[in-house]
Amino acid sequence: MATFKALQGDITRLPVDAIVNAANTSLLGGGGVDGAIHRAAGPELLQACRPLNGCKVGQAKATPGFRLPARYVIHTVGPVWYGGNRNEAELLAACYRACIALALQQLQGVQSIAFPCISTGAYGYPAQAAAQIAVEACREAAGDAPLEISFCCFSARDLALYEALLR
Ligand code: AR6
Repeated sequence: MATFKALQGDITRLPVDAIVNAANTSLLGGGGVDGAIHRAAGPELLQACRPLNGCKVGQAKATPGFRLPARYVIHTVGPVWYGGNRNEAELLAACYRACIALALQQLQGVQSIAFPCISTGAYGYPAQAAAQIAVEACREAAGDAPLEISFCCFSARDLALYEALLR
């Protein structure tokens, strides 16, 4: 059975098996949660990302977590919000599904995973719609797998959205 929880905090501090990074297609770092993860993981993370040759929107690639408490970082690239008519919802759902599939099928012994609110910062995706997609896509992708899924919210406002959806 997959279990779900919402929490507020810094994803780089979470002692879970894998954390998800809201990266860009270069996978070579950036601001927001991406910058925080690279700072906390140390320069080895950038070295591990270089040979991955980037990542497409809606897909995911994994690296070790290096100096993070998490063993793995799953890098995904959310869609930029252009108003909703450029397949943003499907691409955002694809990110969550790809991360869970990768965790379950390609990484050893991942029983817990934490997501940030992908695309809702610099990429401008409306928070409520994004939270709904996140919960739905994760429920569908995790199915009966024994996976603990955390939605790590930076703001109290995001936390309230997820708490309402998970209630
Ligand atoms: N822990 C958890 N959540 C965080 C943290 C943190 N330490 N820091 C920020 N957030 P964003 P995006 C939240 O902009 O919209 C980067 O430059 C933040 O409050 O990080 O997918 C990449 O390189 C927001 O709720 O990601 C890309 O270029 C959420 O994380 C671009 O930004 C996502 O905000 C990706 O934009």
